[in-house]
Amino acid sequence: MAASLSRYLVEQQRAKQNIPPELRLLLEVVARACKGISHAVNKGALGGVLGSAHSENIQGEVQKKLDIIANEVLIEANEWGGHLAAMASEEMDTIYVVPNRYPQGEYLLLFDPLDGSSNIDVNVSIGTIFSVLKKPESSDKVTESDFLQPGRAQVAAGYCVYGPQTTLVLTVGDGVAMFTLDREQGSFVLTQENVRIPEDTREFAINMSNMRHWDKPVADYIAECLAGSSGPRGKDFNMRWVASMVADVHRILTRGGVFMYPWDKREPDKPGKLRLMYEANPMGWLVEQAGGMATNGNQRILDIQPTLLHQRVSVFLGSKNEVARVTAMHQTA
Ligand code: P6P
Repeated sequence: MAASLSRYLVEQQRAKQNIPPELRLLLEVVARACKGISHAVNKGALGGVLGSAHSENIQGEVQKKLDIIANEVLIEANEWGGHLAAMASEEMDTIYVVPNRYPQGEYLLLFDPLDGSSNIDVNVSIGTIFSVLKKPESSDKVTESDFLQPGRAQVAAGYCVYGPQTTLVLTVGDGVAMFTLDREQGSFVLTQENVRIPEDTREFAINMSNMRHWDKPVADYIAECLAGSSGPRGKDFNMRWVASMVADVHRILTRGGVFMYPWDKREPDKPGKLRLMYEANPMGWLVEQAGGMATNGNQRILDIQPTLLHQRVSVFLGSKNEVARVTAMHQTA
């Protein structure tokens, strides 16, 4: 019988001592919250949860009702357990410190509660992305600066994709495991471990409508892919773009590929669209743990020293040899 998430976490701790009880509690609570979000997402129009919330987040993006519901589910599930000191979310301007009525723990939880929310109303896969850091020993009262740690400091990261299946994908630094939600049991069941991304691929993911805004290295790389077997690559490429990072990354973890959201001229002051702390860092670690690569075009994403909680970053991630190629093209530009 396939292991449940809880059994996997216990056995991982027994074998590798990398999931202390408080972290196991955190991951089980996050998984339970994702189950609740999946239930709300699956209700769709029947649950009156579609459409706009008629409010904006710090990114200046219109919030969907489900964005706010997912954020509240994660806050309420995690604030009382005693495993967290504070949380940070794409949907909240500042950090959420665990209220004094609850014990404070040693972990910091960051999340994009519902990534890809532009897809909610059209019934395309969306997901929750999360990242776990340790609260610095030094700080007594947790502040935003305690969150500003490079991605290589993460102790756990994952996402839950709400698609044809609801699948939780997780790393604690010893490879990547996938758990599929068994709705009859109401539990996540281990369906794959030691996930590996093929080092080569014929599939790229980028929003092609931005082509005229790209920097030369990206334009040159995509031109090579489009030239196909008669061009310098000597092979034809396929393109996918779900406009839901969780769905695109899940495909890449499952069959390889390269995902790109580069800087472009539309908003030259922004380094990219995606957020470092709760999108690029967790996804970058998952991809590396599965044998892939993740850069911002110039350096490893996990080595970037954050300066702002909601800072953005260019993202190139996936099959190692393709990410290395497009990153090298940025060095010679
Ligand atoms: P565009 C979703 O809004 C998101 O943050 C990522 O999940 C996704 O990869 C990207 O933005 C899509 O952006 O510009 O193609 O709509």
